Amino acid sequence: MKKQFPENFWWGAATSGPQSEGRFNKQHASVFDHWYEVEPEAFYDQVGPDTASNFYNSFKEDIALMKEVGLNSVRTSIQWSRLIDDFETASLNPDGVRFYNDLIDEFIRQGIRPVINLHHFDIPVALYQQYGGWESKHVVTLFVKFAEQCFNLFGDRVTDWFTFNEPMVVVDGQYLYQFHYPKLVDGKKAVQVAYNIQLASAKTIQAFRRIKQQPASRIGIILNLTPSYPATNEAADLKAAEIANLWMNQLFMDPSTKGTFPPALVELLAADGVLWDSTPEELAIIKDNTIDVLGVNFYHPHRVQQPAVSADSLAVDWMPSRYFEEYHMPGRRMNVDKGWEIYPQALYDIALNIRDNYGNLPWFVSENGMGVSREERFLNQAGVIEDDYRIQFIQEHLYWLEKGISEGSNCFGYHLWTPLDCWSWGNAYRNRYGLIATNIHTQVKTIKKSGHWFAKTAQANQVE
Ligand code: BGP
Repeated sequence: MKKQFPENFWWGAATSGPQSEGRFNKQHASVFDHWYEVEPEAFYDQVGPDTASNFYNSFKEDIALMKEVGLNSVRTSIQWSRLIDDFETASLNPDGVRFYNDLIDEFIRQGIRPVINLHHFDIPVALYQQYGGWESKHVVTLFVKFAEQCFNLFGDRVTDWFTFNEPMVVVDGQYLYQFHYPKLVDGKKAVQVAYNIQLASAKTIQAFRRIKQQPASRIGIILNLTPSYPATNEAADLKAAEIANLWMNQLFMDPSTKGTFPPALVELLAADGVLWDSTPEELAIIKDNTIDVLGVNFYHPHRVQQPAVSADSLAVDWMPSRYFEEYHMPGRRMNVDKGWEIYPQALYDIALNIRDNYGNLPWFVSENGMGVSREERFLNQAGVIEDDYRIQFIQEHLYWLEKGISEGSNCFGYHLWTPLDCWSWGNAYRNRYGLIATNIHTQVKTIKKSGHWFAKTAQANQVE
Protein backbone atom coordinates (compact mmCIF):
# COMPACT_ATOMS: atom_id res chain seq x y z
CA MET A 1 0.00 0.00 0.00
CA LYS A 2 1.26 3.50 -0.84
CA LYS A 3 2.06 5.80 2.05
CA GLN A 4 2.12 9.50 1.32
CA PHE A 5 4.40 11.87 3.23
CA PRO A 6 3.65 15.48 4.21
CA GLU A 7 4.36 18.35 1.83
CA ASN A 8 7.92 19.70 1.88
CA PHE A 9 9.16 16.52 3.55
CA TRP A 10 12.93 16.37 3.92
CA TRP A 11 14.24 13.46 1.86
CA GLY A 12 17.87 13.47 2.68
CA ALA A 13 20.96 11.88 4.08
CA ALA A 14 23.55 12.63 6.73
CA THR A 15 27.29 12.60 6.87
CA SER A 16 29.89 14.39 8.97
CA GLY A 17 33.06 16.35 8.32
CA PRO A 18 35.50 13.88 9.89
CA GLN A 19 33.94 10.92 8.12
CA SER A 20 33.76 12.34 4.62
CA GLU A 21 36.19 15.19 3.98
CA GLY A 22 39.70 13.80 4.31
CA ARG A 23 42.36 15.83 6.04
CA PHE A 24 42.77 19.20 4.39
CA ASN A 25 44.25 21.43 7.01
CA LYS A 26 46.98 19.82 8.98
CA GLN A 27 47.54 22.53 11.52
CA HIS A 28 45.28 20.89 14.08
CA ALA A 29 44.17 17.32 14.60
CA SER A 30 40.80 16.16 15.80
CA VAL A 31 40.74 13.34 18.30
CA PHE A 32 40.13 10.92 15.41
CA ASP A 33 43.05 12.19 13.30
CA HIS A 34 45.18 11.61 16.38
CA TRP A 35 43.78 8.17 17.15
CA TYR A 36 44.46 7.07 13.60
CA GLU A 37 48.01 8.40 13.77
CA VAL A 38 48.85 6.57 16.98
CA GLU A 39 46.91 3.36 16.38
CA PRO A 40 46.25 2.81 12.64
CA GLU A 41 45.94 -0.94 13.19
CA ALA A 42 42.73 -0.27 15.13
CA PHE A 43 41.02 0.56 11.84
CA TYR A 44 39.80 -1.97 9.35
CA ASP A 45 41.81 -1.86 6.12
CA GLN A 46 43.85 0.87 7.77
CA VAL A 47 41.88 3.55 5.96
CA GLY A 48 41.57 6.63 8.05
CA PRO A 49 40.11 10.10 8.38
CA ASP A 50 43.07 11.46 6.40
CA THR A 51 41.38 10.09 3.27
CA ALA A 52 37.77 9.35 4.27
CA SER A 53 35.67 9.71 1.11
CA ASN A 54 37.70 12.58 -0.34
CA PHE A 55 34.75 14.94 -0.05
CA TYR A 56 37.05 17.93 0.42
CA ASN A 57 38.39 17.47 -3.11
CA SER A 58 35.32 16.15 -4.88
CA PHE A 59 32.42 17.83 -3.10
CA LYS A 60 31.02 19.42 -6.27
CA GLU A 61 30.78 16.11 -8.13
CA ASP A 62 29.62 14.33 -4.96
CA ILE A 63 26.83 16.85 -4.39
CA ALA A 64 25.74 16.32 -8.01
CA LEU A 65 25.41 12.59 -7.20
CA MET A 66 23.46 13.43 -4.05
CA LYS A 67 21.11 15.44 -6.20
CA GLU A 68 20.77 12.48 -8.54
CA VAL A 69 19.70 10.17 -5.71
CA GLY A 70 16.91 12.58 -4.83
CA LEU A 71 18.22 14.34 -1.73
CA ASN A 72 16.64 17.71 -1.00
CA SER A 73 18.57 18.18 2.25
CA VAL A 74 21.91 16.95 3.55
CA ARG A 75 23.44 17.17 6.99
CA THR A 76 27.14 17.48 7.48
CA SER A 77 29.28 18.97 10.22
CA ILE A 78 31.84 21.73 10.47
CA GLN A 79 35.04 20.48 12.04
CA TRP A 80 36.21 22.62 14.94
CA SER A 81 39.81 21.62 14.25
CA ARG A 82 39.55 22.79 10.62
CA LEU A 83 37.73 26.11 11.00
CA ILE A 84 39.60 27.49 13.99
CA ASP A 85 43.24 28.51 14.25
CA ASP A 86 43.51 29.35 17.91
CA PHE A 87 40.97 27.60 20.12
CA GLU A 88 41.23 30.13 22.95
CA THR A 89 40.36 33.14 20.83
CA ALA A 90 38.49 31.25 18.09
CA SER A 91 40.50 33.06 15.42
CA LEU A 92 39.77 31.64 12.00
CA ASN A 93 41.73 29.42 9.67
CA PRO A 94 41.29 30.89 6.17
CA ASP A 95 41.36 27.44 4.49
CA GLY A 96 38.55 26.25 6.70
CA VAL A 97 36.48 29.36 6.11
CA ARG A 98 36.93 29.07 2.35
CA PHE A 99 36.07 25.36 2.24
CA TYR A 100 32.91 25.58 4.35
CA ASN A 101 31.75 28.69 2.47
CA ASP A 102 32.24 26.93 -0.86
CA LEU A 103 30.57 23.78 0.41
CA ILE A 104 27.47 25.57 1.69
CA ASP A 105 27.23 27.62 -1.50
CA GLU A 106 27.49 24.50 -3.62
CA PHE A 107 24.70 22.73 -1.73
CA ILE A 108 22.48 25.75 -2.23
CA ARG A 109 23.48 26.14 -5.88
CA GLN A 110 22.47 22.53 -6.53
CA GLY A 111 19.15 22.97 -4.71
CA ILE A 112 19.98 20.98 -1.57
CA ARG A 113 19.28 22.39 1.89
CA PRO A 114 22.47 22.32 3.98
CA VAL A 115 21.82 21.21 7.55
CA ILE A 116 24.79 21.95 9.76
CA ASN A 117 25.90 20.20 12.91
CA LEU A 118 28.71 21.55 15.09
CA HIS A 119 30.10 18.53 16.91
CA HIS A 120 30.29 15.01 15.55
CA PHE A 121 32.54 13.47 18.26
CA ASP A 122 35.47 15.37 16.71
CA ILE A 123 36.88 17.51 19.49
CA PRO A 124 40.36 18.91 18.70
CA VAL A 125 42.89 16.61 20.33
CA ALA A 126 44.77 19.60 21.78
CA LEU A 127 41.77 20.33 23.98
CA TYR A 128 41.97 16.80 25.31
CA GLN A 129 45.62 17.02 25.98
CA GLN A 130 45.38 20.41 27.63
CA TYR A 131 42.07 20.29 29.48
CA GLY A 132 40.66 16.75 29.38
CA GLY A 133 38.18 17.62 26.64
CA TRP A 134 34.56 17.65 27.75
CA GLU A 135 35.58 17.06 31.35
CA SER A 136 36.39 20.76 31.45
CA LYS A 137 33.96 23.66 31.63
CA HIS A 138 36.58 25.83 29.96
CA VAL A 139 36.14 23.68 26.87
CA VAL A 140 32.41 24.49 27.05
CA THR A 141 33.31 28.18 26.76
CA LEU A 142 35.67 27.51 23.84
CA PHE A 143 33.02 25.50 22.01
CA VAL A 144 30.54 28.36 22.24
CA LYS A 145 33.15 30.69 20.71
CA PHE A 146 33.60 28.27 17.81
CA ALA A 147 29.82 28.01 17.38
CA GLU A 148 29.47 31.79 17.32
CA GLN A 149 31.99 31.97 14.51
CA CYS A 150 29.92 29.45 12.55
CA PHE A 151 26.67 31.36 13.11
CA ASN A 152 28.32 34.63 12.04
CA LEU A 153 30.05 33.17 9.00
CA PHE A 154 27.31 30.93 7.59
CA GLY A 155 24.08 32.00 9.29
CA ASP A 156 23.08 34.17 6.32
CA ARG A 157 22.65 30.96 4.26
CA VAL A 158 22.15 28.12 6.74
CA THR A 159 18.82 28.04 8.58
CA ASP A 160 18.99 24.59 10.20
CA TRP A 161 21.60 24.10 12.92
CA PHE A 162 22.40 21.38 15.41
CA THR A 163 24.72 21.61 18.40
CA PHE A 164 25.80 17.99 18.95
CA ASN A 165 25.43 14.64 17.27
CA GLU A 166 24.79 11.76 19.69
CA PRO A 167 26.34 13.17 22.87
CA MET A 168 25.62 9.81 24.52
CA VAL A 169 28.23 8.19 22.29
CA VAL A 170 30.91 10.53 23.65
CA VAL A 171 29.94 9.50 27.18
CA ASP A 172 29.66 5.79 26.46
CA GLY A 173 32.47 5.48 23.95
CA GLN A 174 35.14 7.61 25.57
CA TYR A 175 34.34 7.15 29.27
CA LEU A 176 32.53 3.87 29.86
CA TYR A 177 32.66 1.15 27.23
CA GLN A 178 35.94 1.92 25.48
CA PHE A 179 34.92 2.12 21.86
CA HIS A 180 36.16 5.68 21.24
CA TYR A 181 39.56 7.15 21.95
CA PRO A 182 40.91 7.53 24.61
CA LYS A 183 38.87 4.52 25.81
CA LEU A 184 38.67 5.31 29.52
CA VAL A 185 36.54 3.62 32.17
CA ASP A 186 35.50 6.31 34.60
CA GLY A 187 31.89 6.61 35.69
CA LYS A 188 32.35 9.86 37.60
CA LYS A 189 33.96 11.58 34.62
CA ALA A 190 31.34 10.13 32.29
CA VAL A 191 28.58 11.78 34.28
CA GLN A 192 30.38 15.14 34.38
CA VAL A 193 31.02 14.96 30.63
CA ALA A 194 27.32 14.35 30.00
CA TYR A 195 26.44 17.40 32.06
CA ASN A 196 29.10 19.59 30.44
CA ILE A 197 27.94 18.68 26.95
CA GLN A 198 24.35 19.47 27.86
CA LEU A 199 25.55 22.81 29.24
CA ALA A 200 27.54 23.46 26.06
CA SER A 201 24.46 22.73 23.97
CA ALA A 202 22.30 25.14 26.00
CA LYS A 203 24.94 27.89 25.95
CA THR A 204 25.31 27.46 22.19
CA ILE A 205 21.55 27.80 21.77
CA GLN A 206 21.65 30.94 23.90
CA ALA A 207 24.38 32.41 21.66
CA PHE A 208 22.46 31.36 18.53
CA ARG A 209 19.34 33.21 19.64
CA ARG A 210 21.39 36.33 20.29
CA ILE A 211 23.07 36.45 16.89
CA LYS A 212 20.96 34.46 14.44
CA GLN A 213 20.71 36.20 11.10
CA GLN A 214 17.39 34.94 9.74
CA PRO A 215 14.08 34.89 11.63
CA ALA A 216 13.25 31.42 10.29
CA SER A 217 16.52 29.89 11.50
CA ARG A 218 16.26 27.20 14.12
CA ILE A 219 18.52 25.08 16.25
CA GLY A 220 18.38 21.67 17.86
CA ILE A 221 20.32 18.66 19.02
CA ILE A 222 20.68 15.21 17.47
CA LEU A 223 20.11 12.31 19.84
CA ASN A 224 20.49 8.61 19.26
CA LEU A 225 17.30 7.30 20.77
CA THR A 226 17.34 3.61 21.53
CA PRO A 227 14.00 2.57 23.03
CA SER A 228 14.68 0.02 25.74
CA TYR A 229 12.16 -2.78 25.90
CA PRO A 230 12.01 -5.05 28.96
CA ALA A 231 12.66 -8.77 28.55
CA THR A 232 9.55 -9.61 30.58
CA ASN A 233 6.79 -7.82 32.45
CA GLU A 234 8.29 -8.71 35.78
CA ALA A 235 8.99 -5.79 38.10
CA ALA A 236 12.78 -6.25 38.04
CA ASP A 237 12.95 -6.18 34.23
CA LEU A 238 10.55 -3.24 34.04
CA LYS A 239 12.81 -1.38 36.46
CA ALA A 240 15.88 -2.28 34.37
CA ALA A 241 14.17 -0.90 31.25
CA GLU A 242 13.12 2.25 33.07
CA ILE A 243 16.68 3.00 34.18
CA ALA A 244 18.07 2.14 30.74
CA ASN A 245 15.65 4.65 29.20
CA LEU A 246 16.54 7.27 31.77
CA TRP A 247 20.22 6.91 31.10
CA MET A 248 20.32 6.27 27.35
CA ASN A 249 17.45 8.46 26.19
CA GLN A 250 16.18 10.88 28.80
CA LEU A 251 19.57 12.07 30.05
CA PHE A 252 19.85 14.41 27.04
CA MET A 253 16.27 14.38 25.76
CA ASP A 254 14.68 15.87 28.88
CA PRO A 255 17.00 18.84 29.46
CA SER A 256 17.17 19.56 25.72
CA THR A 257 13.39 19.71 25.37
CA LYS A 258 12.05 20.52 28.86
CA GLY A 259 15.03 22.28 30.41
CA THR A 260 15.50 19.86 33.32
CA PHE A 261 17.24 16.56 33.89
CA PRO A 262 14.89 13.71 34.83
CA PRO A 263 14.52 13.77 38.64
CA ALA A 264 14.62 9.95 38.91
CA LEU A 265 18.01 9.89 37.20
CA VAL A 266 19.37 12.75 39.29
CA GLU A 267 18.30 10.88 42.44
CA LEU A 268 19.93 7.67 41.26
CA LEU A 269 23.22 9.39 40.42
CA ALA A 270 23.20 11.33 43.69
CA ALA A 271 22.54 8.14 45.67
CA ASP A 272 25.47 6.50 43.90
CA GLY A 273 27.70 9.50 44.66
CA VAL A 274 28.38 10.33 41.01
CA LEU A 275 26.18 13.35 40.40
CA TRP A 276 27.83 16.12 38.37
CA ASP A 277 29.06 19.47 39.63
CA SER A 278 26.63 22.15 38.58
CA THR A 279 25.77 25.70 39.60
CA PRO A 280 22.34 27.35 39.82
CA GLU A 281 23.37 29.77 37.05
CA GLU A 282 24.25 26.91 34.71
CA LEU A 283 21.02 25.08 35.48
CA ALA A 284 19.10 28.28 34.69
CA ILE A 285 20.82 28.49 31.29
CA ILE A 286 19.87 24.88 30.58
CA LYS A 287 16.30 25.63 31.68
CA ASP A 288 15.96 28.70 29.44
CA ASN A 289 17.59 27.36 26.29
CA THR A 290 15.73 24.35 25.05
CA ILE A 291 15.74 23.29 21.41
CA ASP A 292 13.50 24.41 18.52
CA VAL A 293 13.79 21.12 16.70
CA LEU A 294 15.01 17.58 17.37
CA GLY A 295 17.02 15.17 15.25
CA VAL A 296 16.61 11.48 16.08
CA ASN A 297 19.21 8.95 15.02
CA PHE A 298 17.63 5.53 15.13
CA TYR A 299 19.37 2.28 14.24
CA HIS A 300 18.25 -0.34 16.73
CA PRO A 301 16.37 -0.75 20.00
CA HIS A 302 17.67 -2.22 23.24
CA ARG A 303 16.22 -5.29 24.92
CA VAL A 304 17.12 -5.23 28.55
CA GLN A 305 16.74 -7.26 31.67
CA GLN A 306 17.73 -7.14 35.29
CA PRO A 307 21.48 -7.80 35.54
CA ALA A 308 22.54 -11.22 36.75
CA VAL A 309 24.76 -9.60 39.39
CA SER A 310 22.96 -7.12 41.62
CA ALA A 311 24.09 -3.49 41.58
CA ASP A 312 24.97 -3.49 45.27
CA SER A 313 27.46 -6.28 44.98
CA LEU A 314 29.51 -4.37 42.41
CA ALA A 315 32.23 -2.55 44.23
CA VAL A 316 33.88 -1.52 40.95
CA ASP A 317 33.70 1.93 39.41
CA TRP A 318 30.24 3.19 38.78
CA MET A 319 28.64 2.03 35.53
CA PRO A 320 25.04 2.71 34.49
CA SER A 321 24.84 -0.82 33.15
CA ARG A 322 24.99 -2.16 36.68
CA TYR A 323 21.20 -1.56 36.57
CA PHE A 324 20.42 -3.24 33.26
CA GLU A 325 21.95 -5.71 30.88
CA GLU A 326 21.29 -6.72 27.32
CA TYR A 327 18.71 -9.40 26.77
CA HIS A 328 19.30 -11.57 23.69
CA MET A 329 15.71 -12.01 22.67
CA PRO A 330 15.22 -15.31 20.83
CA GLY A 331 14.19 -14.86 17.22
CA ARG A 332 15.02 -11.18 16.97
CA ARG A 333 15.88 -10.02 13.47
CA MET A 334 19.51 -9.02 13.15
CA ASN A 335 21.78 -7.21 10.75
CA VAL A 336 24.51 -9.74 11.38
CA ASP A 337 27.27 -7.68 9.76
CA LYS A 338 26.80 -4.89 12.28
CA GLY A 339 25.31 -6.93 15.13
CA TRP A 340 22.32 -4.64 15.51
CA GLU A 341 18.70 -5.74 15.79
CA ILE A 342 16.37 -4.62 12.99
CA TYR A 343 13.12 -3.46 14.54
CA PRO A 344 11.48 -0.72 12.43
CA GLN A 345 8.43 -0.49 14.67
CA ALA A 346 10.58 1.29 17.25
CA LEU A 347 10.44 4.35 14.98
CA TYR A 348 6.69 4.43 15.50
CA ASP A 349 7.16 4.14 19.26
CA ILE A 350 9.62 7.04 19.13
CA ALA A 351 7.16 9.11 17.07
CA LEU A 352 4.38 8.60 19.59
CA ASN A 353 6.69 9.18 22.55
CA ILE A 354 7.65 12.58 21.12
CA ARG A 355 4.00 13.35 20.41
CA ASP A 356 2.76 12.35 23.84
CA ASN A 357 5.61 13.13 26.22
CA TYR A 358 7.60 15.90 24.55
CA GLY A 359 4.98 18.44 23.51
CA ASN A 360 4.84 17.06 19.97
CA LEU A 361 7.86 19.15 19.04
CA PRO A 362 9.04 19.21 15.42
CA TRP A 363 11.55 16.46 14.71
CA PHE A 364 13.08 14.48 11.91
CA VAL A 365 14.89 11.19 11.53
CA SER A 366 18.44 12.50 11.32
CA GLU A 367 20.07 9.07 10.81
CA ASN A 368 18.82 5.59 10.06
CA GLY A 369 20.60 3.04 7.98
CA MET A 370 21.99 -0.38 7.37
CA GLY A 371 25.70 -1.14 7.39
CA VAL A 372 26.64 -4.15 5.28
CA SER A 373 30.11 -5.53 4.65
CA ARG A 374 31.64 -6.66 1.35
CA GLU A 375 28.92 -5.12 -0.76
CA GLU A 376 30.94 -5.91 -3.90
CA ARG A 377 29.29 -9.33 -3.52
CA PHE A 378 26.17 -7.71 -4.87
CA LEU A 379 27.66 -6.01 -7.93
CA ASN A 380 25.71 -6.77 -11.09
CA GLN A 381 27.08 -6.90 -14.62
CA ALA A 382 26.43 -3.21 -15.13
CA GLY A 383 28.63 -2.46 -12.11
CA VAL A 384 25.75 -1.47 -9.83
CA ILE A 385 25.47 -2.78 -6.26
CA GLU A 386 22.09 -4.43 -5.92
CA ASP A 387 21.40 -3.64 -2.30
CA ASP A 388 17.80 -4.81 -2.06
CA TYR A 389 18.27 -5.41 1.67
CA ARG A 390 18.84 -1.65 2.12
CA ILE A 391 15.75 -0.79 0.10
CA GLN A 392 13.69 -3.13 2.26
CA PHE A 393 15.23 -1.70 5.43
CA ILE A 394 14.36 1.88 4.42
CA GLN A 395 10.89 0.91 3.22
CA GLU A 396 10.03 -0.75 6.51
CA HIS A 397 11.28 2.16 8.57
CA LEU A 398 9.38 4.62 6.40
CA TYR A 399 6.25 2.52 6.81
CA TRP A 400 6.34 2.83 10.61
CA LEU A 401 7.43 6.46 10.46
CA GLU A 402 4.49 7.38 8.25
CA LYS A 403 2.14 5.56 10.62
CA GLY A 404 3.42 7.76 13.45
CA ILE A 405 3.02 10.88 11.31
CA SER A 406 -0.50 9.94 10.28
CA GLU A 407 -1.32 9.63 13.98
CA GLY A 408 -0.18 13.17 14.61
CA SER A 409 3.56 13.04 15.30
CA ASN A 410 5.23 16.20 14.02
CA CYS A 411 8.00 14.64 11.93
CA PHE A 412 9.15 16.63 8.92
CA GLY A 413 11.86 14.49 7.38
CA TYR A 414 13.90 11.35 6.95
CA HIS A 415 17.69 11.36 6.54
CA LEU A 416 19.45 8.15 5.75
CA TRP A 417 22.93 7.44 7.03
CA THR A 418 24.61 8.15 4.61
CA PRO A 419 24.86 9.63 1.08
CA LEU A 420 28.34 8.28 0.19
CA ASP A 421 29.97 5.26 1.80
CA CYS A 422 32.17 6.89 4.38
CA TRP A 423 34.70 6.26 7.10
CA SER A 424 33.87 5.74 10.74
CA TRP A 425 35.73 5.25 14.01
CA GLY A 426 33.92 2.04 14.94
CA ASN A 427 33.92 0.58 11.54
CA ALA A 428 36.40 2.32 9.17
CA TYR A 429 35.10 1.08 5.81
CA ARG A 430 33.97 -2.40 6.83
CA ASN A 431 30.24 -1.87 6.78
CA ARG A 432 28.93 0.35 4.03
CA TYR A 433 25.83 2.49 4.49
CA GLY A 434 25.72 4.73 1.42
CA LEU A 435 23.24 5.23 -1.38
CA ILE A 436 26.40 5.83 -3.38
CA ALA A 437 29.35 3.42 -3.28
CA THR A 438 32.84 4.79 -2.67
CA ASN A 439 35.77 2.83 -4.03
CA ILE A 440 38.33 3.47 -1.29
CA HIS A 441 41.28 2.82 -3.59
CA THR A 442 40.25 4.97 -6.56
CA GLN A 443 37.67 7.20 -4.85
CA VAL A 444 35.34 6.54 -7.79
CA LYS A 445 31.70 6.85 -6.72
CA THR A 446 28.81 4.86 -8.16
CA ILE A 447 25.12 5.06 -7.36
CA LYS A 448 23.74 1.85 -5.85
CA LYS A 449 20.35 0.37 -6.64
CA SER A 450 19.06 1.90 -3.40
CA GLY A 451 20.15 5.34 -4.66
CA HIS A 452 18.01 5.01 -7.77
CA TRP A 453 15.14 3.73 -5.64
CA PHE A 454 15.52 6.58 -3.15
CA ALA A 455 15.35 9.17 -5.96
CA LYS A 456 12.02 7.76 -7.15
CA THR A 457 10.64 7.57 -3.62
CA ALA A 458 11.63 11.16 -2.84
CA GLN A 459 10.23 12.37 -6.14
CA ALA A 460 6.88 10.65 -5.49
CA ASN A 461 6.94 11.74 -1.82
CA GLN A 462 5.59 8.32 -1.00
CA VAL A 463 6.70 4.81 -0.22
CA GLU A 464 5.10 1.54 -1.24
C1 BGP B 1 26.13 6.86 14.30
C2 BGP B 1 27.04 8.01 14.01
C3 BGP B 1 27.53 8.07 12.61
C4 BGP B 1 27.79 6.72 11.94
C5 BGP B 1 26.74 5.68 12.29
C6 BGP B 1 27.04 4.28 11.85
O1 BGP B 1 26.19 6.54 15.65
O2 BGP B 1 26.41 9.26 14.28
O3 BGP B 1 28.63 8.92 12.61
O4 BGP B 1 29.08 6.32 12.04
O5 BGP B 1 26.47 5.66 13.68
O6 BGP B 1 27.91 3.64 12.75
P1 BGP B 1 29.22 2.85 12.30
O7 BGP B 1 29.84 3.69 11.26
O8 BGP B 1 30.05 2.74 13.52
O9 BGP B 1 28.77 1.53 11.81
